[in-house]
Amino acid sequence: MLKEKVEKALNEQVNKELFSAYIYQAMGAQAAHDGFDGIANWMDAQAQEEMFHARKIYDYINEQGGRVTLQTIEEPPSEFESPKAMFEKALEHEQFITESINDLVDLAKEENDHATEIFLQWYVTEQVEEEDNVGSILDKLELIGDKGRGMYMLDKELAERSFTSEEDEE
Ligand code: OFO
Repeated sequence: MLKEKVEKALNEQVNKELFSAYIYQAMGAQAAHDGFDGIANWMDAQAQEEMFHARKIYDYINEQGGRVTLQTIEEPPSEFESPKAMFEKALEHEQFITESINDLVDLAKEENDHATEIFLQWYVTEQVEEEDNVGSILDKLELIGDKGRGMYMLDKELAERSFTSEEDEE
């Protein structure tokens, strides 16, 4: 049984995760248009991963006898100056999501909702990985610049990524 406050906050998190999918898909769309097929692939996989994050909370709300209420998804930005600007925005977004998860954990604690607190631990760990994944691509972009041969090689590397929910479960 979920308390109303917790149910509301979890529903808001579903919306934020869906917005995450939307923002990465918008980045993927621009990357595909600009000829960065590897970045487009990475963003597609990331968008799928975000849908999985949203779904996991959706299922949890249902399991706890709560009510999922879907809300309007904000329009994502659609113009990014460069691949580097794109990943900077991605890192900023992940930091925002980390804060949101931390606030949710605080709320679950305040409300003595142990089950939700435990459920959210997965997201706490996941956010460390999310920030690290984006941060390490950004480090490479700082190193090579986002043009020329280095960028070509990085784009090739990013073409290798695929998403499976099993991997994300680990
Ligand atoms: Fe759902 O972790 Fe990224 O946003």
